[in-house]
Amino acid sequence: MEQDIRSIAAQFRLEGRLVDAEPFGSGHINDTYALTCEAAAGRRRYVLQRINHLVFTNPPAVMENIRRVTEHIRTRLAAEGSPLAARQLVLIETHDGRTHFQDALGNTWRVYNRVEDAMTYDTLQSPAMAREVARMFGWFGRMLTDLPGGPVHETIVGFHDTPKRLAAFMEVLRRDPQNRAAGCRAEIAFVEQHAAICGDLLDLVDRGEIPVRTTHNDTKVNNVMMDVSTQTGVCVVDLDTVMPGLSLYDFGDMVRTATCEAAEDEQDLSKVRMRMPMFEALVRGYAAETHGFLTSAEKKRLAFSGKLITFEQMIRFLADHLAGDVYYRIHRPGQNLDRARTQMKLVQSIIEQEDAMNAIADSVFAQYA
Ligand code: GN1
Ligand code: MG
Repeated sequence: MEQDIRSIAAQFRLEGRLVDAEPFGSGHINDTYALTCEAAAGRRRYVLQRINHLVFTNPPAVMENIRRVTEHIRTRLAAEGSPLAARQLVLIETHDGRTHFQDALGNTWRVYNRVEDAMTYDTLQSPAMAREVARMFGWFGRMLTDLPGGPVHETIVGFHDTPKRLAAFMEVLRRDPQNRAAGCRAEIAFVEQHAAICGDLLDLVDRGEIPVRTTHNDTKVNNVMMDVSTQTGVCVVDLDTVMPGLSLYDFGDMVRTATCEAAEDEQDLSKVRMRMPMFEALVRGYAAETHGFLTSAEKKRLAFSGKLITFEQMIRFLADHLAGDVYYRIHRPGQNLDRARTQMKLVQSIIEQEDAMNAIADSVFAQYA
C-alpha cells in the first residue's frame, strides 16, 4: 500500500484498522481506491477518491452538491420506509467534520462507504438489466425534483453545452497541436456534417419547452449499482457531475452506453450498433419513474437525445485525441480516436433507426396518458 494513501485515509473517520488499499473502478477522470479495514465488528470497506481538480476546478462545490443530494435521497427513502435507505452512498467525514480533505499538494480527497452486495456492469447484455438501469436513473431524477435549497452548483460550466463542445473541437482542430488531424479526416468530416444538431435542445430550453432540472449528467450504465442476488437497482453513484441539466442528457447517455454491446473503445466497429430491444427497455424503465413529470417536448426527444449525447461524446473524444490525450485517461496510444470512432458508428446506427425509436417511445408513454 502506498504510504500516502495510508496517510490520506488516516484523515477520515474509518472504522477499524486499514489493512488494504487497491486501485478500483474504470473511471476516466478521478483516481479511485478500494479500502478495507478490520474492525471489532468485522470487515469494513470504503471507497477513497482523489478528485481531478483540472476537471473539477471547484472541489468544495462538488462536495457540497454531493452532500446535499445524498442526504436528501437518504431522508426521502427513510421517510418512505425503504430498505434501500441503508444502502445509499454516505460521505465519511474527516476527523474535523469535513466532507473532504485537501492534501499538501492541493489534491482533494473524499471517502464513501462501500455499498455491499452490489456491483456495476460496464456493458449490459439483457433488456431486463437495461430497463432496471433506466428505472434507477429515472428514480434518481424523480428523487431530486424536490431537492430543497435551490439549484446545485454547476460543477463543470457548460458540461453538456454541445455547441460549446463543438466550438472547442473546432479550435483544437484549427491548432492541430499534435499533427493528428490528417489521421482522422473521415471523423472530422462527420462532425462538420452533423454539427447542425448541436444546439437543438438548448433552443428548446430557450423557448421554454424544456425545463432545466437537477440531473446526474453522467448516466453511464456502470453508474448504477445492482444487487448481486436480485439484479435490482440499489443506488446511483458517481455524483460529481450532478448539476443543473436536462433529463434528456441523462436519457441520452443511457442510450449511448446501454444500447451498444461493444466497449466504448472497441476497435472492431462491426460490433457497434444501437440494439432496439435495449432501447425499448430503457424507455420502459425510464418512463415508469418519470412519466409524471416529463414534459411532452421531452418525451418526444428520447431518441434524439441518444443521438445528440453520443455525438457530443464523439466530439469530446476526438477533440481530446487532437489535443494529445490531455483529458481522458488512456491505456494505449490512439484510444481516444478509437473511442470517437465507436461513438460515430453509434450515431450512424441511431440515425438509421431513429423513426422506429420514436415510434417505440410514443407507444410506451401513450400507456400512461
Ligand atoms: C468521463 O470518468 P467517468 O468515466 O465517470 C466523463 C463523462 C464521459 C465519460 C465517457 C467529468 O466519465 O462525461 O461521458 O468519461 N466525465 C467527465 O466514458 O468529464
Ligand atoms: Mg463520471
